[in-house]
Amino acid sequence: MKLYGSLASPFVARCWLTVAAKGGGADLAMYDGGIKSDRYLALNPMGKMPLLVDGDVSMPESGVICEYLDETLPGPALMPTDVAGQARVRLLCRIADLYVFPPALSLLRLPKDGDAETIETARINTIAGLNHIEHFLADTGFAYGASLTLADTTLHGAVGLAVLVMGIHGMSGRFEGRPKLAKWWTAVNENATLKPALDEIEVSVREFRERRAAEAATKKAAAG
Ligand SMILES: N[C@@H](CCC(=O)N[C@@H](CS)C(=O)NCC(=O)O)C(=O)O
Repeated sequence: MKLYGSLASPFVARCWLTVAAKGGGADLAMYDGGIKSDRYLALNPMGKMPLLVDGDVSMPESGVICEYLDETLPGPALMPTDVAGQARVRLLCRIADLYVFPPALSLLRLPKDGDAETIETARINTIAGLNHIEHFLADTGFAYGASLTLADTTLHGAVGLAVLVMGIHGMSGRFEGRPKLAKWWTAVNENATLKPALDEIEVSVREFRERRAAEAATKKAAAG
C-alpha cells in the first residue's frame, strides 16, 4: 500500500499518523512525475495530495483515506465500537475539515504585512474552529475515550497548522481558554506510538518552510 505526498502537507501527515497509529503497513513516497502529471490526474483529478494506492484501489481525500487505512491495516482499531463514539470521532474530524483547516490555510497564505482586516477575520475564524474542537474534545489526553482514534490523527494536523500559522503571524492565545485542547496537544505530541512519525513530520515541515523562505529571498533579490 502506498501513500503519495509530502509530510509538509497536514493532510498527508494526517494519513501518515494514522499509519503510525496502526503500527505501520503502508509506505510513503512522492508521486513520480508530480501531482499535476496526467498519470496522477487520472487517479486524482483534484490534483492534490494525498493519494492512496492499494493494488487496484486508489483514492484521494485524507478523511476517506484514514478510514480506509483503519479498516484495512492490521493493528488497533481507530474507531470506537459504539455508534455514539463513532459519531463523536467523525464529528471531531469534520470540525477539523470544515472549521479549522480552511481558516488556518487562508491565514497561511496571507503575508504577515497583508490586509489587516482579512488577517483578523482569518484569525477569528481559526480561533472559532479551535473553540468548536474544545467543546467536543474529551478531557483524557486523547481526543475521544482512552486510546488513539482517527480524531487524534486528524486533529494533530489541523491544530498543528493553526498553531504554526498563528505563530507566523505573531498571534498569542492559541490555547488560552481551551484547557482540554492544551492538555490534549501536550499528550498527543508525547504519544510514544506517534512520536517517530511526528518527528518525521516536523523535519518535513521545517525543510519545506526553509525552501519557501529561500525561494522568496531569491525572488526578492531578483526583483531588486
Ligand atoms: N481535502 C483534501 C485537501 C488536500 C490538499 O489541499 N492538499 C494540498 C497540500 S496541503 C495540495 O495538494 N495542494 C496542491 C494544489 O492544490 O495544487 C484532503 O483532505 O486530502
